[in-house]
Amino acid sequence: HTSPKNEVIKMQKFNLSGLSAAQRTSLLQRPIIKSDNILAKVRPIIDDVRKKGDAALIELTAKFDGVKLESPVISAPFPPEAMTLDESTRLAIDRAYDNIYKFHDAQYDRSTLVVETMPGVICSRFSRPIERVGLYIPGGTASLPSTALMLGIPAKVAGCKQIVFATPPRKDGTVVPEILYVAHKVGASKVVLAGGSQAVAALAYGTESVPKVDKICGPGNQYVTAAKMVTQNDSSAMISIDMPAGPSELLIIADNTSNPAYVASDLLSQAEHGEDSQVVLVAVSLTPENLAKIEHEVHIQASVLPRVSIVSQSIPKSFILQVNTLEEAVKFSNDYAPEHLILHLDKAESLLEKIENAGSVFVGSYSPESCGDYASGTNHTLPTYGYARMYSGVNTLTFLKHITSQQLTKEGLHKLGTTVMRLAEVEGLEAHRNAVHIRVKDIES
Ligand code: HSO
Ligand code: ZN
Repeated sequence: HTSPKNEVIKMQKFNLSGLSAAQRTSLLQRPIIKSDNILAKVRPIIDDVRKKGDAALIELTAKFDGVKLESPVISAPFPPEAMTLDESTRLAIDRAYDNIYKFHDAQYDRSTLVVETMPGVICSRFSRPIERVGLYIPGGTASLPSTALMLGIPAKVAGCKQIVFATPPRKDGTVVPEILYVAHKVGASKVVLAGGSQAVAALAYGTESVPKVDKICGPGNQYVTAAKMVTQNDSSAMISIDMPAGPSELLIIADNTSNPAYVASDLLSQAEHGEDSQVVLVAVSLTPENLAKIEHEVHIQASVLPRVSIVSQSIPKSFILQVNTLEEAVKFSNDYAPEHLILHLDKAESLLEKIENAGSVFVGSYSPESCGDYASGTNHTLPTYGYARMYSGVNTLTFLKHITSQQLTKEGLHKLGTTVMRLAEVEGLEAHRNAVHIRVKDIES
């Protein structure tokens, strides 16, 4: 394997001290996603699935995935022969499953929160699972059974009653056996064999064989993301989504103590996801020799990767930013709000308290992103494109909602009554005032 044009595979380089404010800002921005009027393409597909159901789904899967299916859905119990795996694969999935399950189960606080805000005024909060969820597992250049784990496990832990997977079929019309095995493990009731906006539409509106769901989660290409946005805004679909999604990304903070080969390996692990993947290296007062070592490693390791043609596109679009201090590095990272942040530093853990925006953090040189991608226990469905500023990654709460309740005793109502009546008066809502007054009168007499 060599890079297509036998060119050196290298990242762009900037020095923070030489940048204007505008240049710094432009480095923080993600490449604009060319939407190519994506909505105009997605809307007719959604309408089609909505109107013609399974027939449209079968037709669109034939058109986009090149497979003519008898039925667009497989229902549980799934045929064992369709999810038979070799032993090492099964053991690896089982180990990943256990770690992810443990971490997500610990996130679920099943207790009811009870607070007596005033004597006789008792407020509480408890959680309930979202009943029906649709989990999208992308096909594309790599099939990702790990995404099935990352979405299916928290849904199972939360107690969702109906878990429906959707994933594009393989050329022979079957589902990737690893994905089916995970669907089985998390207790999914159905797997929809479709991808793109047609899969999202089927989950949002339901078809003869696809159950309509309440929430759709999972990463996907621009068509999937656009369809999630469109259906989320359609009150007749009545669904919510996990988060807006963009290309995967990574920011590494490294210094002269970092191992250049490790740093390069992490940059490449993210860069191989797609030509649009963004990787950023923020180098803290790195010597020219150490910087050269990292660049050399990036090229050498990239050249022998099976996906060299992808990394030779994504790496040159990515950049190294040289800074003088750790504070500058952390400030840039917080402003960038990366999906993944790796701290390739001694005493990395002491830096965690300064991290304000990131999807998931990898602490120290023995914590490659790959471990979080697959099996440490954390989730890999994370906010991209700077949305780590206000979104969390998928977690157990993604599949729960909270219900609050209050109970007032006679004394509680008597005490709180004047407050509520006065505020109702201020708002000019006499019926509100009356609902309290009618009771308080009785209590006082
Ligand atoms: N890094 C990807 C997740 C993934 N990696 C799946 C390998 N398989 C986005 O977080
Ligand atoms: Zn990955």
